[in-house]
Amino acid sequence: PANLCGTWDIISNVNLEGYMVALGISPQLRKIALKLKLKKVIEQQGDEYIIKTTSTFRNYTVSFRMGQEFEEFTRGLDNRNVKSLVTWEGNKMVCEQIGEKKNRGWAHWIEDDKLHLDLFCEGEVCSQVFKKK
Ligand code: RET
Repeated sequence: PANLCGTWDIISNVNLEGYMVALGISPQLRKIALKLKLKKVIEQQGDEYIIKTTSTFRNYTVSFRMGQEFEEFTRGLDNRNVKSLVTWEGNKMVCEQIGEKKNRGWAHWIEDDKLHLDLFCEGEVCSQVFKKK
């Protein structure tokens, strides 16, 4: 599988608003989130992955093992409990987040040396692209 590890800076962000509305995030928090320059730090320690989404306002960290379902609490985002499962689908690292919201998850992959991230929720898709630091 592809190596996604490294520190990445956001260069484009399409429909974060639609994704946040689908998650039921308040207008006040959405307004702040839209202004943030997000960073991703992806690390691998043995068979554990750690993905940090950082900003000047708030950080979000998730860690998991491939193919092992885990409990995720989306602290500071929409504050929901989901059952998450991350697997490789070809060169894409794909996460399914089972919970109250249908069709929820994300996919990370590399294309032209850029990190792509699609975030899904209830038919909304947010597409983010990051360049390596
Ligand atoms: C922040 C700030 C508060 C509001 C929103 C945020 C968005 C976080 C996102 C995180 C995605 C994380 C993923 C991790 C994968 O391992 C920055 C917490 C909306 C979209 C996909």
